[in-house]
Amino acid sequence: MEAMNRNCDTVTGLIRDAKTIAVCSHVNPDGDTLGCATAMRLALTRLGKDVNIFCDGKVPDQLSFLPGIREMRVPGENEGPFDLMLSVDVSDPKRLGCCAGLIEKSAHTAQIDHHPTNPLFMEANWVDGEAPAACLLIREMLKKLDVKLDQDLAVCLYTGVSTDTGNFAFAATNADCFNLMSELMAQQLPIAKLNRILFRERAMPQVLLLGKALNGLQYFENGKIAVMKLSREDFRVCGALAEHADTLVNFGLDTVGTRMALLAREDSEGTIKFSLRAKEPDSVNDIAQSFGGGGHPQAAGITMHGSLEETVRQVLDAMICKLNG
Ligand SMILES: [Mn+2]
Repeated sequence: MEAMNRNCDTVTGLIRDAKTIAVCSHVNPDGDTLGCATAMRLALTRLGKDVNIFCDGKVPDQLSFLPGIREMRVPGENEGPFDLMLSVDVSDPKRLGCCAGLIEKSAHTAQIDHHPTNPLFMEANWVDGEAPAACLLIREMLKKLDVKLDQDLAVCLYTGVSTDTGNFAFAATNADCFNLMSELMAQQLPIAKLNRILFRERAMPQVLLLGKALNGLQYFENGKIAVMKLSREDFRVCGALAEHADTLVNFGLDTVGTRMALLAREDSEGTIKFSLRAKEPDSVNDIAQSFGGGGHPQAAGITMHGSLEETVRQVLDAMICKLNG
């Protein structure tokens, strides 16, 4: 704990001493990393700093409401130099993507993160592996920097804490989240509007694709396994992109009595991408590994080559085998 506070103070010192600061989010940006970056941009600008926010990747349309997010850009060839590069919610240097190139253009480097596996890759590292969202650490940083909350900062911080906790539903959700929420609500946080955008609305192609997926849903082993398949034709008809299939597998898994679910989608001709899910204590990462894939115990992925039907049959057989093994 003491070491943690010391690290926080070291990062705070570097921020205070810097005039030009590059704040960097991770690749495939999510609500937490972008909430952190936009909050830091607002706070540091208020302190008179010259702030740039960077991300190697496109900001999801869904998060376009974040205050100042239009300033977010992919770094160009001739960025910098900066007094400080600060990465936020970045678990690993590889997750910086091309933003890693800014490290050598910065006099100092620091990070604020909450991934327990973080290898402490910056000069100053404030990493608290127990924080449910990096935005909770940003709140602490704002206190250190004497920046008062306002509605815009509340929107940024809410986006991080609500998305990383699955809207306060994941096991990592703790009292700190609700203490922060109390502070954010006092800033007229537009919570109903934000929840609609973050947790309810879906792009039309995704809803159409959900229809296709549910229409073809099949149960096996008395409902213990749910299987969904999407062909390239399904994507074409719906005007859908690969990303629109991301969470559809959960509709199978969320069935009462279902223990494992898979969604197989035809990516390019002859290439099939699998999303596997399980409810605790069941796991699917071992099944994924046996086909050359990987992931977490309850969420894993595989890429296979062959037809949709025959590859699904192979993975389904492995699931049945495991359930009866
Ligand atoms: Mn995070």
